[in-house]
Order: sequence, then C-alpha cells, then structure tokens
Amino acid sequence: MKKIYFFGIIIIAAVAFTAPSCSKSSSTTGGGGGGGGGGGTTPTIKILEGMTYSPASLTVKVNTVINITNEASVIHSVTSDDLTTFDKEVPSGNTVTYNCPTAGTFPFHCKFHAGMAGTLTVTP
Ligand SMILES: [Cu+2]
Repeated sequence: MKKIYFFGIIIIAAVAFTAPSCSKSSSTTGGGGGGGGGGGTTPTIKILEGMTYSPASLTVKVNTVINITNEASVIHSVTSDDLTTFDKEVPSGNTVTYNCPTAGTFPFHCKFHAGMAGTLTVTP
C-alpha cells in the first residue's frame, strides 16, 4: 500500500515537471508565428487616443489595401477633404480597410472632430 502511494507521488511529480516544458515549447511556437505575421505588412493608419492619426502621412502604391484602426474610445473617421474619394467611419476598437483605387494626394480629416488631419498619398 505504501509503495503504491509512493509511486503515485512520483507520477504526479513527473506530470508537474512535464507541464511547464510543454507550455514552454508551445510559447516558442507562438513566437515563431508572430514572426511570420511580421512578414505581412499591411500599411495601417492608427487613430490614437488624443485625436491623432499615426502616422499622419502615409504613402502607398495604388490598389494597396490599408487598415484604418481606431484605438481610441470614441468613433472617428478618415474622410478625404474632397468628401468624395473616401469616407471611412471607424467605431472605437474597430479596423476598416480601404483599397486605394486612385493615385493622388488626398488630405483627410475626421468629420467628427475638428483639428484631426492627415494625408494619404497614393502613387501609381
Ligand atoms: Cu475624430
């Protein structure tokens, strides 16, 4: 009886010892995946708390899909100053995409907040 109890403890100890090494190897795998994600670089305009675009100026090639990510706590927009090329409303915490279809320089602003401004340049 005593012997069985003793072996039980050894098995539990072995499992406990294995578990951390298991999670360690899986976290290594996760890190590798993150590196792969870095390979796909989608140009992104972030909207930050404090009503700023980051970067305020972005240059991409025509037909590039860009992300517009709103990290602030209220809705913002990325609206071309001509009011017709693009008008992307982005709720708090959301990301919308825009496939820049036309070459040109497009100053933009937020239609909800005066003072927010940036420039999207699309090269042929
Ligand atoms: Cu805004």
